[in-house]
Amino acid sequence: MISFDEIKTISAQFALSGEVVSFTPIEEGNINGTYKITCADGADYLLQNVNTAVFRNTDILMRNVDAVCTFLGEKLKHSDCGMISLYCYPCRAGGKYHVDPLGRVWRVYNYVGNSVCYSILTSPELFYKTGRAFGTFQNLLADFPIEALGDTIPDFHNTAKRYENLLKSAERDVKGRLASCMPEFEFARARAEDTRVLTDLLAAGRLPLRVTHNDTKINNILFDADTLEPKCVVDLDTVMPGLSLYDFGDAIRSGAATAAEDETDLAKMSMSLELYEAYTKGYLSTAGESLTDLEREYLPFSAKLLTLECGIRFLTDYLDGDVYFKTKRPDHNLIRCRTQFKLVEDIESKLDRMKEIARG
Ligand code: GN1
Ligand code: MG
Repeated sequence: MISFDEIKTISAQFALSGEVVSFTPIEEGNINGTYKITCADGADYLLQNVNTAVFRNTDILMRNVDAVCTFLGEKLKHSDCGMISLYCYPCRAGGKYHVDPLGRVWRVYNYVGNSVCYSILTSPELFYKTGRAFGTFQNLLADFPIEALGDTIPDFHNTAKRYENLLKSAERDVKGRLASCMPEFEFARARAEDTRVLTDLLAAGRLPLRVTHNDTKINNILFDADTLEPKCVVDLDTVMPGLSLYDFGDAIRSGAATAAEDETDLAKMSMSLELYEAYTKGYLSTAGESLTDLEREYLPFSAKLLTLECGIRFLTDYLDGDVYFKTKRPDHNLIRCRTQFKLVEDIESKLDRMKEIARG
Protein backbone atom coordinates (compact mmCIF):
# COMPACT_ATOMS: atom_id res chain seq x y z
CA MET A 1 0.00 0.00 0.00
CA ILE A 2 1.40 3.35 -1.00
CA SER A 3 1.63 6.22 1.55
CA PHE A 4 0.24 9.71 1.11
CA ASP A 5 3.77 11.12 1.44
CA GLU A 6 4.93 8.99 -1.49
CA ILE A 7 1.96 10.12 -3.57
CA LYS A 8 2.78 13.76 -2.76
CA THR A 9 6.45 13.37 -3.69
CA ILE A 10 5.62 11.62 -6.96
CA SER A 11 2.87 14.09 -7.92
CA ALA A 12 5.23 17.00 -7.26
CA GLN A 13 7.30 15.82 -10.24
CA PHE A 14 4.46 16.78 -12.58
CA ALA A 15 3.38 20.26 -13.69
CA LEU A 16 0.05 20.27 -11.79
CA SER A 17 -1.88 23.20 -10.36
CA GLY A 18 -0.59 22.87 -6.80
CA GLU A 19 0.22 20.56 -3.93
CA VAL A 20 -1.74 17.33 -3.60
CA VAL A 21 -4.04 17.37 -0.56
CA SER A 22 -5.81 14.01 -0.90
CA PHE A 23 -5.81 10.78 -2.86
CA THR A 24 -8.15 7.81 -3.41
CA PRO A 25 -7.18 4.47 -4.97
CA ILE A 26 -9.35 3.44 -7.94
CA GLU A 27 -9.91 -0.32 -8.01
CA GLU A 28 -11.08 -0.63 -11.63
CA GLY A 29 -8.62 -2.34 -14.01
CA ASN A 30 -6.54 -5.51 -13.89
CA ILE A 31 -3.14 -4.09 -14.76
CA ASN A 32 -2.07 -0.63 -13.56
CA GLY A 33 -2.33 0.99 -10.12
CA THR A 34 -4.58 4.05 -10.31
CA TYR A 35 -5.25 6.95 -7.91
CA LYS A 36 -7.44 10.00 -8.03
CA ILE A 37 -5.45 12.90 -6.60
CA THR A 38 -6.78 16.33 -5.64
CA CYS A 39 -4.70 19.51 -5.48
CA ALA A 40 -5.10 22.41 -3.04
CA ASP A 41 -7.10 24.41 -5.61
CA GLY A 42 -9.65 21.58 -5.89
CA ALA A 43 -8.43 20.29 -9.27
CA ASP A 44 -8.52 16.51 -9.68
CA TYR A 45 -6.06 14.40 -11.67
CA LEU A 46 -5.51 10.72 -12.33
CA LEU A 47 -2.15 9.42 -11.16
CA GLN A 48 -1.17 6.04 -12.55
CA ASN A 49 1.59 3.61 -11.69
CA VAL A 50 2.35 1.86 -14.99
CA ASN A 51 2.79 -1.90 -14.72
CA THR A 52 6.24 -2.30 -16.24
CA ALA A 53 6.11 -6.10 -16.07
CA VAL A 54 3.29 -5.86 -18.62
CA PHE A 55 4.50 -2.77 -20.50
CA ARG A 56 8.20 -3.41 -20.77
CA ASN A 57 9.10 -0.49 -22.99
CA THR A 58 7.88 2.69 -21.30
CA ASP A 59 9.20 4.91 -24.09
CA ILE A 60 7.15 3.17 -26.78
CA LEU A 61 4.13 2.97 -24.48
CA MET A 62 4.12 6.64 -23.59
CA ARG A 63 4.93 7.77 -27.11
CA ASN A 64 1.91 5.84 -28.43
CA VAL A 65 -0.39 7.05 -25.67
CA ASP A 66 0.67 10.68 -25.90
CA ALA A 67 0.50 10.77 -29.71
CA VAL A 68 -2.98 9.23 -29.78
CA CYS A 69 -4.26 11.49 -26.97
CA THR A 70 -2.98 14.60 -28.76
CA PHE A 71 -4.38 13.50 -32.11
CA LEU A 72 -7.78 12.63 -30.64
CA GLY A 73 -7.86 15.86 -28.61
CA GLU A 74 -7.42 17.88 -31.82
CA LYS A 75 -10.05 15.86 -33.71
CA LEU A 76 -12.56 16.12 -30.89
CA LYS A 77 -12.24 19.91 -30.82
CA HIS A 78 -13.88 19.90 -34.25
CA SER A 79 -16.37 17.12 -33.63
CA ASP A 80 -19.91 17.36 -32.29
CA CYS A 81 -19.90 13.86 -30.77
CA GLY A 82 -19.65 15.35 -27.27
CA MET A 83 -16.65 13.29 -26.19
CA ILE A 84 -13.38 14.45 -24.68
CA SER A 85 -9.89 12.99 -24.83
CA LEU A 86 -7.37 12.01 -22.18
CA TYR A 87 -4.37 14.27 -21.83
CA CYS A 88 -0.92 13.44 -20.39
CA TYR A 89 0.50 16.08 -18.04
CA PRO A 90 4.19 16.87 -18.54
CA CYS A 91 6.82 16.32 -15.88
CA ARG A 92 8.58 19.39 -14.53
CA ALA A 93 11.84 17.86 -15.74
CA GLY A 94 10.35 17.28 -19.23
CA GLY A 95 8.77 14.18 -20.77
CA LYS A 96 5.41 12.61 -19.98
CA TYR A 97 6.40 10.06 -17.36
CA HIS A 98 8.40 9.95 -14.17
CA VAL A 99 10.59 7.10 -12.89
CA ASP A 100 10.83 7.21 -9.09
CA PRO A 101 13.92 6.10 -7.08
CA LEU A 102 12.38 2.61 -6.75
CA GLY A 103 12.18 2.35 -10.55
CA ARG A 104 8.39 2.66 -10.65
CA VAL A 105 6.93 4.48 -13.65
CA TRP A 106 4.25 7.16 -13.12
CA ARG A 107 2.10 9.35 -15.33
CA VAL A 108 -0.70 11.84 -14.76
CA TYR A 109 -3.89 12.19 -16.83
CA ASN A 110 -6.74 14.65 -16.61
CA TYR A 111 -9.43 13.26 -14.30
CA VAL A 112 -12.72 12.82 -16.14
CA GLY A 113 -15.14 14.03 -13.49
CA ASN A 114 -18.87 13.44 -13.13
CA SER A 115 -18.56 10.14 -14.96
CA VAL A 116 -19.50 6.52 -14.40
CA CYS A 117 -18.27 3.26 -15.83
CA TYR A 118 -19.87 -0.18 -15.86
CA SER A 119 -18.60 -3.71 -15.62
CA ILE A 120 -22.00 -5.02 -16.73
CA LEU A 121 -24.35 -3.14 -19.03
CA THR A 122 -28.02 -3.90 -18.96
CA SER A 123 -29.40 -1.13 -21.10
CA PRO A 124 -29.42 -1.67 -24.89
CA GLU A 125 -29.58 2.13 -25.38
CA LEU A 126 -26.37 2.59 -23.44
CA PHE A 127 -24.66 -0.16 -25.38
CA TYR A 128 -25.91 1.26 -28.69
CA LYS A 129 -24.22 4.53 -27.72
CA THR A 130 -21.08 2.60 -26.76
CA GLY A 131 -21.03 1.09 -30.25
CA ARG A 132 -21.34 4.55 -31.75
CA ALA A 133 -18.50 5.78 -29.53
CA PHE A 134 -16.06 3.00 -30.44
CA GLY A 135 -17.05 3.32 -34.10
CA THR A 136 -16.32 7.04 -33.86
CA PHE A 137 -13.01 6.34 -32.12
CA GLN A 138 -12.02 4.09 -35.03
CA ASN A 139 -13.09 6.71 -37.57
CA LEU A 140 -11.32 9.60 -35.85
CA LEU A 141 -8.10 7.60 -35.91
CA ALA A 142 -8.52 6.46 -39.52
CA ASP A 143 -5.99 9.02 -40.78
CA PHE A 144 -3.60 8.73 -37.84
CA PRO A 145 -0.10 7.98 -39.19
CA ILE A 146 -0.10 4.31 -38.24
CA GLU A 147 3.67 3.97 -38.82
CA ALA A 148 4.21 6.30 -35.83
CA LEU A 149 2.80 3.62 -33.49
CA GLY A 150 5.07 1.05 -31.91
CA ASP A 151 4.06 -2.43 -30.78
CA THR A 152 3.54 -1.89 -27.06
CA ILE A 153 2.85 -5.57 -26.46
CA PRO A 154 3.77 -7.61 -29.53
CA ASP A 155 1.18 -10.22 -30.56
CA PHE A 156 -1.32 -8.84 -28.07
CA HIS A 157 -4.36 -10.19 -29.92
CA ASN A 158 -2.57 -12.94 -31.78
CA THR A 159 -4.94 -15.63 -30.53
CA ALA A 160 -2.89 -18.41 -32.12
CA LYS A 161 0.17 -17.28 -30.10
CA ARG A 162 -1.97 -16.96 -26.97
CA TYR A 163 -3.05 -20.56 -27.50
CA GLU A 164 0.56 -21.74 -27.99
CA ASN A 165 1.43 -20.00 -24.72
CA LEU A 166 -1.36 -21.88 -23.00
CA LEU A 167 0.07 -25.18 -24.26
CA LYS A 168 3.53 -24.22 -22.98
CA SER A 169 2.18 -23.23 -19.57
CA ALA A 170 0.23 -26.48 -19.33
CA GLU A 171 3.40 -28.36 -20.21
CA ARG A 172 5.38 -26.57 -17.49
CA ASP A 173 2.53 -26.64 -14.97
CA VAL A 174 4.72 -24.73 -12.49
CA LYS A 175 2.07 -24.61 -9.76
CA GLY A 176 0.71 -28.11 -10.27
CA ARG A 177 -2.68 -26.59 -11.18
CA LEU A 178 -3.34 -28.36 -14.48
CA ALA A 179 -5.17 -31.23 -12.81
CA SER A 180 -7.65 -28.72 -11.36
CA CYS A 181 -8.54 -27.21 -14.74
CA MET A 182 -8.60 -30.10 -17.21
CA PRO A 183 -12.16 -29.40 -18.47
CA GLU A 184 -11.17 -25.81 -19.24
CA PHE A 185 -7.92 -26.91 -20.88
CA GLU A 186 -9.80 -29.39 -23.07
CA PHE A 187 -12.34 -26.71 -23.95
CA ALA A 188 -9.55 -24.55 -25.35
CA ARG A 189 -7.88 -27.47 -27.16
CA ALA A 190 -11.13 -28.33 -28.92
CA ARG A 191 -11.09 -24.83 -30.44
CA ALA A 192 -7.44 -24.70 -31.52
CA GLU A 193 -8.42 -24.20 -35.18
CA ASP A 194 -10.44 -21.08 -34.38
CA THR A 195 -7.44 -19.36 -32.85
CA ARG A 196 -5.73 -19.00 -36.26
CA VAL A 197 -8.59 -17.62 -38.33
CA LEU A 198 -8.07 -13.85 -38.04
CA THR A 199 -4.28 -13.89 -37.93
CA ASP A 200 -4.26 -16.04 -41.08
CA LEU A 201 -6.56 -13.56 -42.86
CA LEU A 202 -4.30 -10.69 -41.75
CA ALA A 203 -1.17 -12.51 -42.91
CA ALA A 204 -2.84 -13.16 -46.28
CA GLY A 205 -3.51 -9.42 -46.61
CA ARG A 206 -7.26 -9.97 -46.64
CA LEU A 207 -8.00 -7.80 -43.57
CA PRO A 208 -6.68 -4.21 -43.25
CA LEU A 209 -4.44 -3.05 -40.42
CA ARG A 210 -6.00 -0.17 -38.50
CA VAL A 211 -5.29 1.88 -35.40
CA THR A 212 -7.11 -0.11 -32.75
CA HIS A 213 -7.72 0.33 -29.05
CA ASN A 214 -7.24 -3.37 -28.32
CA ASP A 215 -8.97 -3.28 -24.94
CA THR A 216 -12.53 -2.19 -25.67
CA LYS A 217 -13.74 -3.64 -22.42
CA ILE A 218 -16.89 -1.89 -21.41
CA ASN A 219 -15.33 -0.32 -18.31
CA ASN A 220 -12.87 1.48 -20.56
CA ILE A 221 -15.64 3.88 -21.58
CA LEU A 222 -16.62 6.61 -19.16
CA PHE A 223 -20.20 7.84 -19.41
CA ASP A 224 -21.43 11.24 -18.32
CA ALA A 225 -23.12 10.69 -14.96
CA ASP A 226 -26.03 13.02 -15.82
CA THR A 227 -26.72 12.43 -19.49
CA LEU A 228 -25.36 8.84 -19.65
CA GLU A 229 -23.76 9.72 -22.99
CA PRO A 230 -20.29 8.24 -23.67
CA LYS A 231 -17.80 10.85 -22.52
CA CYS A 232 -14.30 9.44 -22.86
CA VAL A 233 -12.50 6.35 -24.14
CA VAL A 234 -9.83 5.49 -21.56
CA ASP A 235 -7.03 2.95 -21.11
CA LEU A 236 -5.10 3.72 -24.27
CA ASP A 237 -2.10 1.61 -23.28
CA THR A 238 -2.74 -1.01 -25.90
CA VAL A 239 -3.48 1.34 -28.80
CA MET A 240 -1.50 -0.28 -31.59
CA PRO A 241 -1.89 -1.29 -35.21
CA GLY A 242 -4.43 -4.12 -35.18
CA LEU A 243 -7.73 -5.36 -36.58
CA SER A 244 -11.05 -3.57 -36.23
CA LEU A 245 -12.39 -7.02 -35.34
CA TYR A 246 -10.32 -7.11 -32.15
CA ASP A 247 -12.12 -4.03 -30.92
CA PHE A 248 -15.55 -5.18 -31.98
CA GLY A 249 -15.10 -8.66 -30.53
CA ASP A 250 -13.78 -7.47 -27.20
CA ALA A 251 -16.59 -4.95 -26.83
CA ILE A 252 -19.18 -7.71 -27.30
CA ARG A 253 -17.29 -10.05 -24.97
CA SER A 254 -17.43 -7.56 -22.14
CA GLY A 255 -20.54 -5.51 -22.87
CA ALA A 256 -23.07 -8.05 -24.15
CA ALA A 257 -22.26 -10.45 -21.31
CA THR A 258 -24.99 -10.81 -18.72
CA ALA A 259 -22.59 -11.32 -15.79
CA ALA A 260 -19.31 -9.91 -14.55
CA GLU A 261 -16.00 -11.37 -15.69
CA ASP A 262 -15.48 -13.00 -12.30
CA GLU A 263 -19.04 -14.15 -11.57
CA THR A 264 -18.93 -17.52 -9.78
CA ASP A 265 -22.50 -18.51 -10.68
CA LEU A 266 -22.04 -19.58 -14.30
CA ALA A 267 -25.79 -19.87 -14.78
CA LYS A 268 -25.84 -16.07 -14.81
CA MET A 269 -23.43 -15.84 -17.75
CA SER A 270 -24.71 -15.63 -21.31
CA MET A 271 -24.57 -13.33 -24.29
CA SER A 272 -27.56 -11.07 -24.66
CA LEU A 273 -28.65 -10.96 -28.29
CA GLU A 274 -30.49 -7.75 -27.55
CA LEU A 275 -27.29 -6.12 -26.33
CA TYR A 276 -25.30 -7.58 -29.23
CA GLU A 277 -27.80 -6.13 -31.68
CA ALA A 278 -27.73 -2.74 -29.98
CA TYR A 279 -23.93 -2.51 -30.10
CA THR A 280 -23.71 -3.78 -33.67
CA LYS A 281 -26.22 -1.19 -34.89
CA GLY A 282 -24.46 1.61 -33.01
CA TYR A 283 -21.04 0.55 -34.25
CA LEU A 284 -22.15 0.14 -37.87
CA SER A 285 -23.84 3.56 -37.78
CA THR A 286 -20.48 5.29 -37.26
CA ALA A 287 -17.84 2.81 -38.51
CA GLY A 288 -19.93 1.02 -41.11
CA GLU A 289 -18.83 2.86 -44.23
CA SER A 290 -15.15 2.36 -43.57
CA LEU A 291 -15.51 -1.39 -43.01
CA THR A 292 -14.69 -3.85 -45.76
CA ASP A 293 -17.14 -6.65 -46.60
CA LEU A 294 -14.84 -9.22 -45.03
CA GLU A 295 -14.51 -7.23 -41.79
CA ARG A 296 -18.27 -7.05 -41.61
CA GLU A 297 -18.65 -10.75 -42.29
CA TYR A 298 -16.34 -11.67 -39.43
CA LEU A 299 -17.95 -9.43 -36.78
CA PRO A 300 -19.92 -12.28 -35.09
CA PHE A 301 -16.95 -14.65 -35.20
CA SER A 302 -14.72 -11.98 -33.63
CA ALA A 303 -17.01 -11.90 -30.57
CA LYS A 304 -16.46 -15.61 -30.11
CA LEU A 305 -12.73 -15.44 -30.80
CA LEU A 306 -11.94 -12.54 -28.48
CA THR A 307 -13.91 -14.21 -25.70
CA LEU A 308 -12.06 -17.47 -26.26
CA GLU A 309 -8.76 -15.57 -26.27
CA CYS A 310 -9.52 -13.81 -23.01
CA GLY A 311 -10.46 -17.12 -21.38
CA ILE A 312 -7.22 -18.66 -22.69
CA ARG A 313 -5.24 -15.77 -21.19
CA PHE A 314 -6.91 -16.17 -17.79
CA LEU A 315 -6.31 -19.92 -17.87
CA THR A 316 -2.65 -19.44 -18.84
CA ASP A 317 -2.15 -16.99 -15.98
CA TYR A 318 -3.84 -19.41 -13.59
CA LEU A 319 -1.38 -22.12 -14.66
CA ASP A 320 1.55 -19.69 -14.39
CA GLY A 321 0.61 -18.83 -10.79
CA ASP A 322 -1.19 -15.49 -11.33
CA VAL A 323 1.76 -13.45 -12.50
CA TYR A 324 -0.03 -11.18 -15.00
CA PHE A 325 -3.56 -10.18 -13.97
CA LYS A 326 -4.26 -8.71 -10.54
CA THR A 327 -6.08 -11.35 -8.49
CA LYS A 328 -7.96 -11.26 -5.21
CA ARG A 329 -8.12 -15.02 -4.55
CA PRO A 330 -6.10 -18.08 -5.62
CA ASP A 331 -8.71 -19.28 -8.13
CA HIS A 332 -9.63 -15.81 -9.41
CA ASN A 333 -8.14 -16.41 -12.86
CA LEU A 334 -9.80 -19.81 -13.14
CA ILE A 335 -13.16 -18.28 -12.23
CA ARG A 336 -12.62 -15.62 -14.90
CA CYS A 337 -11.67 -18.30 -17.43
CA ARG A 338 -14.86 -20.21 -16.69
CA THR A 339 -17.10 -17.19 -17.29
CA GLN A 340 -15.37 -16.57 -20.61
CA PHE A 341 -15.70 -20.16 -21.79
CA LYS A 342 -19.36 -20.24 -20.73
CA LEU A 343 -19.81 -17.14 -22.84
CA VAL A 344 -18.02 -18.75 -25.80
CA GLU A 345 -20.44 -21.69 -25.67
CA ASP A 346 -23.40 -19.37 -25.55
CA ILE A 347 -22.08 -17.32 -28.47
CA GLU A 348 -21.55 -20.51 -30.49
CA SER A 349 -25.20 -21.40 -30.03
CA LYS A 350 -26.27 -17.93 -31.22
CA LEU A 351 -23.87 -17.40 -34.14
CA ASP A 352 -26.47 -17.81 -36.90
CA ARG A 353 -28.69 -15.12 -35.46
CA MET A 354 -25.66 -12.91 -34.83
CA LYS A 355 -24.71 -13.19 -38.50
CA GLU A 356 -28.18 -12.13 -39.60
CA ILE A 357 -28.02 -9.10 -37.33
CA ALA A 358 -24.57 -8.06 -38.60
CA ARG A 359 -25.77 -8.29 -42.22
CA GLY A 360 -28.37 -5.65 -41.30
C1 GN1 B 1 -6.81 -6.14 -18.78
O1 GN1 B 1 -6.54 -3.46 -17.13
P1 GN1 B 1 -7.81 -3.85 -17.82
O2 GN1 B 1 -8.72 -4.53 -16.88
O3 GN1 B 1 -8.44 -2.70 -18.56
C2 GN1 B 1 -6.06 -6.56 -20.04
C3 GN1 B 1 -7.06 -6.79 -21.18
C4 GN1 B 1 -8.05 -7.85 -20.77
C5 GN1 B 1 -8.74 -7.41 -19.48
C6 GN1 B 1 -9.64 -8.50 -18.98
C7 GN1 B 1 -2.91 -4.74 -21.00
O4 GN1 B 1 -7.42 -4.90 -19.00
O5 GN1 B 1 -6.36 -7.22 -22.33
O6 GN1 B 1 -9.02 -8.06 -21.77
O7 GN1 B 1 -7.76 -7.12 -18.44
N1 GN1 B 1 -5.11 -5.53 -20.42
C8 GN1 B 1 -3.82 -5.87 -20.70
O8 GN1 B 1 -10.34 -8.05 -17.90
O9 GN1 B 1 -3.41 -7.02 -20.71
MG1 MG C 1 -9.13 -0.71 -18.19
